[in-house]
Amino acid sequence: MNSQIEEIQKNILFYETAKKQLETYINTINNEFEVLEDYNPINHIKTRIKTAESIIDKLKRKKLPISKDSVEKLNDIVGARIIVDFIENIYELREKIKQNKNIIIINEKDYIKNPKESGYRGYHIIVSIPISIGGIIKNINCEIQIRTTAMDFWATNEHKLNYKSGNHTKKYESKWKEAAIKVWDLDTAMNELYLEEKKKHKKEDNLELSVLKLHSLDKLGKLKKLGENYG
Ligand code: 0O2
Repeated sequence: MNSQIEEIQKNILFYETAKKQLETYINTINNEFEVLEDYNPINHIKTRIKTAESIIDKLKRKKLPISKDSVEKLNDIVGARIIVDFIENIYELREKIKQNKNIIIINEKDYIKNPKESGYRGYHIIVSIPISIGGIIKNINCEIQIRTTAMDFWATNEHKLNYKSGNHTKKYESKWKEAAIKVWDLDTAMNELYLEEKKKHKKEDNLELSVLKLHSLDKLGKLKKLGENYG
């Protein structure tokens, strides 16, 4: 077991560097929202590198041999979790990620429209980041998970008490599913309020724009008149 962990740790520099790169990309997107948009939906961001023990657990769960090759097949050794306010924000953030030319998207999984059997919801994007160290380039796949605060509330609690316990009974599975439905109801109700507010703001912005246009037309008219007087 120790030599397997050592082997994984040799690659840690690639993963550490990919994590820093991923953090830079996500912070840029956060700044874009902060500076260029009226509203920043990002509540908080967490990044992590999977521990060697957790990597081995995952390989066992996936029934893969514990080897360097299998480890390299995992897409989530480097991961970022971005928590946003409303469901709509998840798709707004996905668009921003797609617009960022530094980010190469490999795969997307919409566990919001298609939740997992457990009730888990979230949007997962696998991105590839080329990392060059010691003359070797490796494309490191990283997983970005986007969740609302409500989805995260369910997932972190379920992760602690159920997901990894290996102690799943039908009774508890259905209780977690019921809880996931309640969380989803709350999320959709909040999302409707967000969408209404967004529509209202758009109308107000359009109105403001028309007033501004009228104002400039008025100014233009006055300037023209001045010009005629001088002419
Ligand atoms: P941890 O400890 O959170 O890192 P793939 O080969 O990509 O198809 P994979 O990697 O299993 O298979 O991808 P999947 O299922 O799309 O996403 C896995 C990750 O999503 C998990 O990572 C969890 O973080 C989260 N997740 C998926 N299902 C559940 C669930 O039922 N409950 C909770 N709480 N989280 C879930 P890890 O590595 O399994 O665990």
